[in-house]
Amino acid sequence: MNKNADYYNSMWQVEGVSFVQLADHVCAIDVENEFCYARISLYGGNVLSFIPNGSTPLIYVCRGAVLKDGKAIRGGVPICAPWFGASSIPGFPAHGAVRTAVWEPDIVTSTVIVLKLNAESLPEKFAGITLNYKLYIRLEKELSVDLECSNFGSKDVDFSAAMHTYFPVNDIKFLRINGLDGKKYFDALTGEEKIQHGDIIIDREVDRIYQDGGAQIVILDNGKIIRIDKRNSNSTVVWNPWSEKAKSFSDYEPDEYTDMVCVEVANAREDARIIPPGTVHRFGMTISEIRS
Ligand code: TA6
Repeated sequence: MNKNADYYNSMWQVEGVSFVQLADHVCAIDVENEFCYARISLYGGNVLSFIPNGSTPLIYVCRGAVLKDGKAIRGGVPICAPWFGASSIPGFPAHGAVRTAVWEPDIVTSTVIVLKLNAESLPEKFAGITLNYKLYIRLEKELSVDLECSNFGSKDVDFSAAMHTYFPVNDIKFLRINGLDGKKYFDALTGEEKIQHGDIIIDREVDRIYQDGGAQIVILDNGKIIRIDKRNSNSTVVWNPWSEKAKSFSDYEPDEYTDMVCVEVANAREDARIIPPGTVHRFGMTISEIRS
């Protein structure tokens, strides 16, 4: 049976929760509860929207984003796993296999959504990666997202990942990303290792992977303050394509680089992990708006 919105609405009757069909391949869960509104796409397991009641969106989807099967939705919280960045295996896509896979609802309540994705439902070419996945999403005043990867195989699995979160930006001239002062980072634009001095400002293309020891990150955006607390993540990716690189994306409007920034809770580079047979690896984040 085609597991579409009608199917899921017949399966799950939860107050404040409804399934909506955004495209043939994209069914999403809309949640409206006492704390927030959220939309979660089963395609990619992607939190496309999170708005605390009485506030403004904490998550951004690009105006140019397209809903095309096989292409990650540009925005929300794309789950880049079980590898971050380019793969060393020919034919394997950047940023892993699961951000273009269809996840299934495992638990649905008005404040907690758990999605599951088993290796057997991924394309055959990924069959050697013996991981099953669960995504725990808590929707209250804060947004919590935790990815759990279970190695059901008999060999270690090399693992790297990022929750590639897109945040809206009110005024990029005043944007400050705090919490990484003094931390080492890999500058993907130059291939150099550098040290961060002070807050991060975005006034050019930025593509950096910080080794941060689990630091708390705070995004200061012209009066709006978003805090990111991390769990079992000692690296953070900060990315903005800026004007030139923005033109290279078909699913990104040329002028929207001033409206967003990606701050990504990760297990990347030196923070990559090994998941031994029969074990579970879990990392995650909580995003909260600090209201003055
Ligand atoms: O997370 C930063 C990054 O790896 C950049 O290098 C850039 O490629 C960005 O991700 C977007 O990647 P995507 O595959 O979503 O176009």
